[in-house]
Amino acid sequence: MKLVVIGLGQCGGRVADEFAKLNNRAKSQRGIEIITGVFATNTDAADLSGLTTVKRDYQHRILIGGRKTGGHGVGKINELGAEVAKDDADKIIDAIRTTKRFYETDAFLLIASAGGGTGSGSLPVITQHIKARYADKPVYTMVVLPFEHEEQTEDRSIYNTATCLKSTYSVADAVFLIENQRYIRKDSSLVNNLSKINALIAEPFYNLLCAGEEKKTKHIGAKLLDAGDIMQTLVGWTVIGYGTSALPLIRMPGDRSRDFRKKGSETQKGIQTMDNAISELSLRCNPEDARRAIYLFTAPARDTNVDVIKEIGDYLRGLCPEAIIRNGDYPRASGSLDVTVILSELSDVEKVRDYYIKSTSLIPQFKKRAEETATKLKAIEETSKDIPSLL
Ligand SMILES: Nc1nc2c(ncn2[C@@H]2O[C@H](COP(=O)(O)OP(=O)(O)OP(=O)(O)O)[C@@H](O)[C@H]2O)c(=O)[nH]1
Ligand SMILES: [Mg+2]
Repeated sequence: MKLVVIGLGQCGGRVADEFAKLNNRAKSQRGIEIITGVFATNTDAADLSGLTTVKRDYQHRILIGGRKTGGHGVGKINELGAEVAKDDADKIIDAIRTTKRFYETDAFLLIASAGGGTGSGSLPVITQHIKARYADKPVYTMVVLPFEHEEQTEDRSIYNTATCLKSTYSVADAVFLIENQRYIRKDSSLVNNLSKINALIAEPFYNLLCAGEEKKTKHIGAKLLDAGDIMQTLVGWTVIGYGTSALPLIRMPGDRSRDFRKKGSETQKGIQTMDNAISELSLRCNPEDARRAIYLFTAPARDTNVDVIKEIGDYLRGLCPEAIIRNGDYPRASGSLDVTVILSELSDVEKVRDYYIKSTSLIPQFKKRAEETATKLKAIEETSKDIPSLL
């Protein structure tokens, strides 16, 4: 599957940069392309120059906002982010049009954080513009949710998240939910290592996008997972997970996996890897709420047998009884067994509901604060009424 990837704001731009790296890796390691163009847009010029892999020219690193923001961001005011995105949407569409071999693109992926200003505000706006301009291609979005400490200390990050989620969900074909906090659960050093988190966010897409682009027969599985399968799966609220298990490097001579005990242990390993993928989902959710799901099993050809694929499919079926489940296998020698899983069309997401509820109760508080500020300012002005003005 081939994507056009567009990162919006600081977080979006950096995660898009990781996708550009994935594409370079696919080209050098596998001789295939999974991305036709990567763009980063921001109101902040410094953030754009900090990227490493997105092409450096102004049509790939797109500065929006002009005089309204002066190249310095929108300081978490996502209404302003939305406004400048409306003003400059054509700039982004024009840039997309420069993509060489654009016609090969299967879908768009737009990425932003929800808690900031530029990305949060521009994500729904640009999604809507691209959908209107390219009616035949699905537009998927990826929304990165704030860390817990940000939610606890900044009401605005919750409000921004709620407005971004509501607006994006109403226009995008699917919304990948990514919880920043999940990535530091196991390794707290990651809190200061956003670039490591960004790499972990992009990684599950590597095999998933590569599988359908393989040209060599030996890398084409018994059941090829291609763009069509993925596009049939992605609808509404969506999460992605990735699990991996190392395989023994040395095999005994004559070992042809005929031994039923060995076969049993391969199946066991497959299920364990699927279980890892489910535990590592990008957002905590209830798999029972998924109405669609897809999994890709990647392993060296000799470690792939239909039983393993069937067993892990049965295992997933047990977790998501109401989902239409699609699947594929991808023979790639890598010394490991990998499972990528997507749960989509989630009928309920507790975390999203929480943002909506908290944010609704914040609105009267914000209003009250604004009124108090206005009253205080008026009082100062009042006391200055007998002072002569210099203007
Ligand atoms: N995973 C990840 N999260 C990030 C990164 N940079 C910022 N964030 C998160 O994104 C939110 C802040 O949004 P930014 O993307 O910095 O904001 P912006 O879109 O540039 O908007 P303004 O700076 O307000 O104009 C916070 O929740 C951060 O924790 C990043 O590189 N990776
Ligand atoms: Mg910024």
